[in-house]
Amino acid sequence: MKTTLITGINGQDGSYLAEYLLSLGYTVIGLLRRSSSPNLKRIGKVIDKITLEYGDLLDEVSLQRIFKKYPIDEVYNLAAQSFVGLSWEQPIYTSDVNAMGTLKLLEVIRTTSPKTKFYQASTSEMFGMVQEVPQNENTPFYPRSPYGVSKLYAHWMSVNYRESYNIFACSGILFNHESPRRGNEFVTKKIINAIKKNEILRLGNIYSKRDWGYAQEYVEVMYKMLQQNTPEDFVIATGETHTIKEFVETAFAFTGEEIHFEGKDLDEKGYTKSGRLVLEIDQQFYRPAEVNLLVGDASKAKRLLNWEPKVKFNELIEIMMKSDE
Ligand code: NAP
Ligand code: G4F
Repeated sequence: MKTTLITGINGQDGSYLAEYLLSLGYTVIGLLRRSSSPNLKRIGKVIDKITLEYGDLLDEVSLQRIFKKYPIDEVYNLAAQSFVGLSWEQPIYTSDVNAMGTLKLLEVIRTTSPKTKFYQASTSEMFGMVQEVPQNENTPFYPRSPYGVSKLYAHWMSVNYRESYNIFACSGILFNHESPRRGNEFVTKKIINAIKKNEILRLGNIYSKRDWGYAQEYVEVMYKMLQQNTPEDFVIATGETHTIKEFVETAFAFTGEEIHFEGKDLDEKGYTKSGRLVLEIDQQFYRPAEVNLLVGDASKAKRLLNWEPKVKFNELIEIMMKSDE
């Protein structure tokens, strides 16, 4: 039976990955940050089947302690300050956690457990101002946020530790993936929450485009990457792209209330025919630099990992609208 360490186990992806690896018979250790008011709702289903260890990516000693305590076969490094918007408010903290935190973990692996396989949660944000469409593993990077830059550092460090020390390190360059467990500040969950609660939606740029997949499916491919004979990096995406505006319209369609941004059903101020204000554009949610278009080409993952996403845009929204989670 294999033992895995998941950093960020209490996050969206960490919780799904823990469930998936448990179903495969893994012993699952989760790295948990101390909080004065812990919220372990996402891992509620598996809390009795996993072992939680307090620690922090910023605290190398806590990582060393865990590696001393358990024989860890695979590490999935999902912990991060993952909110792009906040990364302009806290660029140093974001870099400390995402960039230096990953390096600290790699150093602990190199010095104490070099046979441990390592998965790095890389991101399509590294493509930023995209240099080609669609983006694949060979597309040049051009990050547009402190978050994107911090993740690019971690990405290249993973490549470097693979090439320098023969560490089995794989980066999954995952495009946006959502679920009912998505954090409330991300645009998809914010839209779904507002619609369900009948609240006014206040959004920034509704014309940027994202390639949205389903988180529960995406964590399975993280596992697949670490089962290869040789470590490599993979783009994971649906290959479809949609604007935020389309997301709002499609989600609203589930309420039976038809809205249009242009035309008479929803005027420029956001009023529907019935007069209810549903959407307001709010400058505070615009970013200093935007990633306008992301759409991934996951054909390498299909070819080598036999992986393809099943859930696409409409079904993803349906899952999020119908869930009670
Ligand atoms: P998430 O829900 O924000 O989860 C991040 C987790 O990291 C949280 O559990 C958080 O702990 C933990 N964490 C933050 N700082 C930490 C630190 N210093 N030490 C230890 N743990 C820390 O993110 P996600 O959506 O699951 O994403 C997982 C990973 O994939 C992240 O690295 C993200 O950047 C990356 N990624 C995500 C997407 C996406 O679309 N979801 C796409 C590409 C890449 P708390 O629970 O205590 O807050
Ligand atoms: O939902 P978002 O905050 O996700 P973003 O910035 O694409 O980042 C997510 O995906 C990345 C993968 O590409 C991950 F690496 C990262 O960790 C995270 O999971 O914003 C999506 C788009 C942006 O263009 C943003 O400007 O929605 C736009 N947007 C418009 N109004 C808004 C809002 N985003 C948020 N969060 N809140 C708004 O009110």
